Amino acid sequence: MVPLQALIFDVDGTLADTEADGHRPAFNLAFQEAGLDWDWDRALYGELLAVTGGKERIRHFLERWRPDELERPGLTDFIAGLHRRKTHHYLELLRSGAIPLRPGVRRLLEEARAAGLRLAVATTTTPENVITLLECAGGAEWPGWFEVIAAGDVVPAKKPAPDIFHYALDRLGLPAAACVAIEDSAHGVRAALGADLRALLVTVSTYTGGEDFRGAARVVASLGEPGDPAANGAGEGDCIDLAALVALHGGIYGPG
Ligand code: XBP
Ligand code: MG
Repeated sequence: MVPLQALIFDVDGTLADTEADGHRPAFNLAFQEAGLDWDWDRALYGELLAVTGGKERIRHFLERWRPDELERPGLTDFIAGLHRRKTHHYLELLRSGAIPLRPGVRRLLEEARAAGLRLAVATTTTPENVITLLECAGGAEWPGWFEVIAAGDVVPAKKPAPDIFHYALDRLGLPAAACVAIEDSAHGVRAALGADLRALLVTVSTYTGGEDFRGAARVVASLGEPGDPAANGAGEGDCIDLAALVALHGGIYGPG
């Protein structure tokens, strides 16, 4: 049996519920600032989440809803410029304290660290977004808790492609069987399973209820907190702690 050595966390929807009140308004602020009349309401944004990556999402929006804009000269640079401003606004939102960690995230990170488990991130979002989220949540030392922060354009194909998980595993120098991955979306599940990360926990987020999580080892509403048995929605009367992750991992990679 391969012992559990590392936890690999997704960011958006998993560490924090960032999409509806973080990324979405940041995109809209960038559009307004550029004099564009594009407005991504909550319902439309839910559809746009079919495509991961902010630049890719803007292009998808144009292809589907504003095809005339595709003729704009220098479109790729235009999208990249909008996205830089979007990142600026998103970082401001993070710094304002508008986007807290999800229940149980701080508790589990502290427990894993105290137990000597290695920590990593595998995400589609821009690296600065991850660093700033971690700094705002836990202070300047928190980003250093993560031995690997695999993020954004470091791989050419974003989730649901498995590339970002392959990259994270490579940097950790570990086989998939030594890790538990924590995700919130069907795209994330496909990406993790594509990298053979079968000890996979899903904490469902605002936009991902009802998605297809087949192949995940366990699906809960959140990591939850002790004494709040409803919080993980699993009906099992307890939160997800390190013992629960060790059991999940052993159930897949143990003697059976
Ligand atoms: C996250 C994303 C990201 C964010 C925006 O997906 O899809 O695109 O919405 O981030 P996951 P950027 O949680 O599966 O990694 O604008 O910085 O790309
Ligand atoms: Mg996610």
